[in-house]
Amino acid sequence: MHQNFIGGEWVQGARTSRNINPSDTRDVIGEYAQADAAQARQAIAAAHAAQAAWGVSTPQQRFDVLDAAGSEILARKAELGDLLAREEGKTLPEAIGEVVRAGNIFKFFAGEALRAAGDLLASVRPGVGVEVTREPVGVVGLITPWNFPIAIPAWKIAPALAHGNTVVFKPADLVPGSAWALADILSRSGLPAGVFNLVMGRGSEVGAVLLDDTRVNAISFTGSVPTGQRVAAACVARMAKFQLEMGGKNPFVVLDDADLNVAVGAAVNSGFFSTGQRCTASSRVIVTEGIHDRFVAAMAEKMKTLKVDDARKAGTDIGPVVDEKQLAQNLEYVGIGKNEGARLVAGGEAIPTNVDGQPGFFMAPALFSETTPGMRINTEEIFGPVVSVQRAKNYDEALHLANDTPFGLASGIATTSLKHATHFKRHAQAGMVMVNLPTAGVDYHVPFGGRKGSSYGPREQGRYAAEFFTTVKTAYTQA
Ligand code: UN1
Repeated sequence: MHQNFIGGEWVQGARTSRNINPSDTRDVIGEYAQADAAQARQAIAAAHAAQAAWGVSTPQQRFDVLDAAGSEILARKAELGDLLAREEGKTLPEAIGEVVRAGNIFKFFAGEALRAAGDLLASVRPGVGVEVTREPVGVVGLITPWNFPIAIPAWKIAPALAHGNTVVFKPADLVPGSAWALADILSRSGLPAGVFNLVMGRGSEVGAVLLDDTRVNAISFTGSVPTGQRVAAACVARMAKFQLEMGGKNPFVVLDDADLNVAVGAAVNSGFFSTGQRCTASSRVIVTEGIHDRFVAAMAEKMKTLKVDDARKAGTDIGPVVDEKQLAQNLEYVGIGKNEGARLVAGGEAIPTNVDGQPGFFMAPALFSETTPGMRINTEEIFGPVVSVQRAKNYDEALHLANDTPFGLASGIATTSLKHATHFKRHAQAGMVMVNLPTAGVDYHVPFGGRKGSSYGPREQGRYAAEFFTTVKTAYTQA
């Protein structure tokens, strides 16, 4: 039994939930505690009580904790990666890569704790000095999705602690294993009791308490648009600080002058790897006339070589969809695309068992061509391995189509033209722009986030994380 971690103690939940392997639904990974509202409030009380002391802890204390956690994560990357692949369904190399990313994030923020600095200015008044410093926000509630079970928790928890906040962490229901493993590591990292708390449980109970309890000063959320809107409404109602990372309908533009291999490689990676379950995935590929047919044919060829199988098996390119509900939604969108008149070039069907007869949520990645901008498969986030190709007359039309979306997380282009690459970097309406690279798979030390309907609030990761996890103070002193 995997328990919740509150006030420095492991505690039973009100209920338990079962963690299932999507590559083999007969495989039960474990039983995990589920908190109720009362237990969520206990975690908030513990974080609240621990905040004053942790808020004035030394940079060295914070460095030691974060560095120790980062070292343990990196040392156990094979084992933690295996657990992640088993519960979430991304392939083992992807899962190990994610664990390494999480370890590196802890190392980065260990350094950030030491580098915390402010500004010293002369006042406009004689004899007066001005100091600008950053202080912790207080108690932060962190609500994370299932698709990056360790990296997203890491990129919220590490900066929160580095900047002196205390944490109540609510991971996604579908992936408690990685969250619990991370909590176990943090429980042994030298943190004072109550600074970090894990409350596994339902969004409707634990999440709701985090949103409404006035002792929680800030919420950082990654997940769906409708839930993000609920987070925003609840936080505005009580003037809590919030940061949202939500959906995407990221475009990838392929121009006539692109290197075809680079374009296909990037489109396959960002469309289908991690089973398309990344908010940075590109689900709309916008291709100019001169290369369109060659590109679609090359994508279809490449897709024939992709092995859909158990996430932990050597040679698997694409693991299962995370659960039955998500699989049903993906298949529904394939049907919607066909009904809308798009041409299904490849894939799109469920694969009930893998070659070894394991029952799992497998699906052949789907490619649509001859799609138009208004189709639902081009406007709604599917969050699965479904990619649609749109034709564009030229670069200008491609850029227009790329930007013609309520989302704005990532935007990519394949081109060998310096002129178009430069123009695209400047005019893509997105928080992140990739040239000749997949839109998904980002560095851990630079800002992450989007604009328009994809994100709200300050950027995550890197030095920019301080914007959310601190509050600025301006102090005046008359000498
Ligand atoms: C990546 O593409 O490397 O939920 C990261 C997501 C994003 C993270 C993507 N917040 O998919």
